[in-house]
Amino acid sequence: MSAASKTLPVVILISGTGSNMCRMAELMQAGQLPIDIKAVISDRADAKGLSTAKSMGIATTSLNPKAFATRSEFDAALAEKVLSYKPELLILAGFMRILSPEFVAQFSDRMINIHPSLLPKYPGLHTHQRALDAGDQEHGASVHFVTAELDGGPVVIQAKVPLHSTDTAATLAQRVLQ
Ligand code: NHR
Repeated sequence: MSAASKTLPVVILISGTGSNMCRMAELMQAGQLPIDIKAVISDRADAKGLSTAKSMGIATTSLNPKAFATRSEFDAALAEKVLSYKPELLILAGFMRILSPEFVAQFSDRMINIHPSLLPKYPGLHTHQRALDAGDQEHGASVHFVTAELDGGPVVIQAKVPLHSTDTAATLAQRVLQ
């Protein structure tokens, strides 16, 4: 990035492959997305996305929930870790642990989630199977602000894809991810 362009410091939380994180990192490194990924943090030490981020030169950390007696202790440690990187935006990109209201309050209006459904349809898990079971004509992804209400915060932007009669949850998931 040139000295004249301003980038937004972000931290990204993941639990798995981190495919959306990886895409954001690629765009950032190509100078096509004005963010500065300060760290990628996972609640799973074995998350594939951690090694991907590391190989791209991005700082990584993991925090094991089992090392904490309670959810609120884990969340406090996670908040402290995130804040140490001074992000202006916290991005949940396939982060699978529900965050406490106390955690959410510390990042209100600066935390977003990438969710694989056309919210308000299908908050929570197994969204692709639920869209298939409902016989929906279309499905998609939403970016929304994170509030204490699970997948219930204000939607920022959505992308739609068609459903095909031959779709399985896996083929549909792949189309939504694109
Ligand atoms: N936390 C809050 N407070 N609000 C939201 O909107 C959140 C959140 C944490 C994660 C991501 C969400 C998704 O887009 C997300 C949004 C996990 C679960 C879940 O049930 C539900 C929704 C999302 C992420 N998690 C189980 C839990 O007990 C564990 C599930 C598992 O590990 O398989 O944390 O998908």
